[in-house]
Amino acid sequence: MQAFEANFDGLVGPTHNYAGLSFGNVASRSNEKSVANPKAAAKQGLRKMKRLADLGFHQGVLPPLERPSVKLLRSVGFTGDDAAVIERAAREAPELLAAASSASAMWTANAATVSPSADTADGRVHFTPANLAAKLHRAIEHGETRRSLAAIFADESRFQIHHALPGTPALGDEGAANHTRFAREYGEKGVEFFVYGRSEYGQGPQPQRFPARQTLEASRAVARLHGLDDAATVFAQQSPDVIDAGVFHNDVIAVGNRTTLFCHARAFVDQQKVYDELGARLHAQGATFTALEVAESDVSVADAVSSYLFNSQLLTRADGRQVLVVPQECRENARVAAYLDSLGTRTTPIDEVLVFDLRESMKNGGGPACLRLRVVLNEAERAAVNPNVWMNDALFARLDAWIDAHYRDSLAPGDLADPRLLAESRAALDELTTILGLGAVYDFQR
Ligand code: SUG
Repeated sequence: MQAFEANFDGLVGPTHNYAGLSFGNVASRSNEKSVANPKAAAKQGLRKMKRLADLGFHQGVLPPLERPSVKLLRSVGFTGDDAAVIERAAREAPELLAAASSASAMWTANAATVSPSADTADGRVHFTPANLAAKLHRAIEHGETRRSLAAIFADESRFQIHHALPGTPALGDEGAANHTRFAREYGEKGVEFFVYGRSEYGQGPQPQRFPARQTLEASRAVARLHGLDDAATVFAQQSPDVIDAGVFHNDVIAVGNRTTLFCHARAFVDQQKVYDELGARLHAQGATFTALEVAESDVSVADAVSSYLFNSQLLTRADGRQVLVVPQECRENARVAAYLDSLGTRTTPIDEVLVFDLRESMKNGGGPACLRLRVVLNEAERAAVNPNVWMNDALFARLDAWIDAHYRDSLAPGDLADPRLLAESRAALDELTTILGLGAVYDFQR
């Protein structure tokens, strides 16, 4: 069946800030306590969506979550009215207030793992919201994320939205950031590629310095829930030494689209075996797999981590040309820029490079690929999606004005103590649910 890939980007929320919450994510830690600009962050993300929509890509929007999460703060013992809860948390446990205030849901590559209907046993599109159990500020996302997804993919005859896996280290799941789907055509049955950082019960190497967030057990559970065919799945372990170098998700070192995998030479344990397996699985479906591998001598892992070369989007244009969407940090790194320039001088699966300013998100370790959740849809499924979330001129104009009306242009760590931020954020989200036709998805609306 004819199908296409849609990208659903997370709209950056009004509380976007730099709290240094993600040990193992180099950018998050090194920008801790710097002053954020939520308005600029939201506009940078919105402009990416608009430009990709203008180029003919199917582009959707996912809403931010309610932050600060007074619910989290109450669950750890702060009492009183909402303002008192925030004020006490700011005084007694600023780190918990920061976790409750993170706009981290903007990185929708971590919202869920998605399997297209062509791959699943029951012929529905399956979503499993990620439990994000590795970090407190992210572990509180999945319940609300599930509600947003259900408001957008509501038709249960076409979409199955699972509950997140139990949020415990053995089943740490980070969603689509560690998952790639290959297929000759989007609508044909594909091969689903799950990358994990460690196994809880099995053998295998483990990183020493930074945590591995995704387990093999979680990846297998998601594949099982989605009803995937064993002969069309591949599980691979990320190299522990690259996790120790700051590659906290696989999408910081590899990206795939259709039959292409673009990755660093040090991405996986036993890398040749990974290519062989992907090649064999795709071959069984009549497709030819291509790995475009970047050598350490061209781009080091450290350069990949600082530039986010692989946290790019690899997209197919209507004319079949493959486009690589990179952050502007790639142009600012001489070796990465030279590598990208070299693509124009030889035959590779990448035909074009598009550059975006996503500076605000990048400072928290979130590049173009982190900001989007891929959902392959056929025509009937597209027709069942909430129509208000598709990016177009009118939605862009409304959201741009909405950001101007509600967002601050400066947010320092100390500002999280300001109880007015909660009221501002709720007012913004309340209006957003009308713009996106979501219904009452937020707790404060219920
Ligand atoms: O989980 N950063 C996010 C970045 C997620 C990037 N996503 C993908 N690679 N797909 C994280 O580490 C930092 C928040 C702070 O420090 O304030 C943060 O959560």
